[in-house]
Amino acid sequence: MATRIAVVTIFPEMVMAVVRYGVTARAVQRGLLDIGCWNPRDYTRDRHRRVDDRPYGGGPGMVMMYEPVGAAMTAARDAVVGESHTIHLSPQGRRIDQEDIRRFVQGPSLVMLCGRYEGVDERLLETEVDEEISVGDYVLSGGELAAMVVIDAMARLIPGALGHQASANADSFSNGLLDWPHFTRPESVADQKVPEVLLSGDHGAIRRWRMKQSLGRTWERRPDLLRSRKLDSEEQMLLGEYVNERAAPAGDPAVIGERSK
Ligand code: 9WO
Repeated sequence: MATRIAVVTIFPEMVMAVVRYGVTARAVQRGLLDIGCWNPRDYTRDRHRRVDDRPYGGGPGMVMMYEPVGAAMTAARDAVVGESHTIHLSPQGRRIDQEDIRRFVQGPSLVMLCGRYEGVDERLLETEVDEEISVGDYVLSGGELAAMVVIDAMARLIPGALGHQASANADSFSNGLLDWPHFTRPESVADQKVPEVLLSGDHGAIRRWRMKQSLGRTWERRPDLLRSRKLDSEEQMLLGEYVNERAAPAGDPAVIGERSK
């Protein structure tokens, strides 16, 4: 059954742009992913179709009103037959990672609430939202771009959404390590050469080189990722080699933790 996502937003055209390009577009075309938008403006009852009002307690900006947003959420939930999980995209949410994306893909239909202005009436979050999530520690002007980030990350994990070659790649991305370096023709750009091993045709050596690069770059750039990942004996050996081969001036601040002499 297709992965279903219902987005509650006052800017549906913005969100639907994500399904016009690339992997997400293909997933929708192939019937693997179904995305629909529900606009709170269509659930207003007043002449002016108001979705925002002034904040109690005063201050600048506007707050999204309980009634039209709640009605749009109810319609969204009713449309996605069966169970649903409702998330709100906000800087106050817990920062999500690849594991959360995997959980969303495997879980029930997703209802995404996108706030605008200064945010939505808190009572909606209390009664209508299961989980508040953030895609990074910065403030946007609304939840839509964050929802699009989550949709894009989900689409590439849906079985059949990526080509054969690429799905193997997706596995290596999801193994908790950074990617290895990539090269294509020409072999030489000025004095920059493609690493010899990649031209050798020795598939075992190439696999080990890539794994070593992945481990080494993760160690250098994102040591936090390594701390929460167990290394098997081959991985430990390859990382050890990388660390030993790396020119390491005494007191180099990039060198942290378990560095072998
Ligand atoms: C506006 C604001 C104004 C003055 C002082 C503090 C303030 N916080 C906000 C605010 O958080 N506005 C949000 C805008 C309301 C909800 C939708 N908006 C949003 C979502 N901005 N950034 C996100 C977001 C979502 C997920 N991951 C990262 C950022």
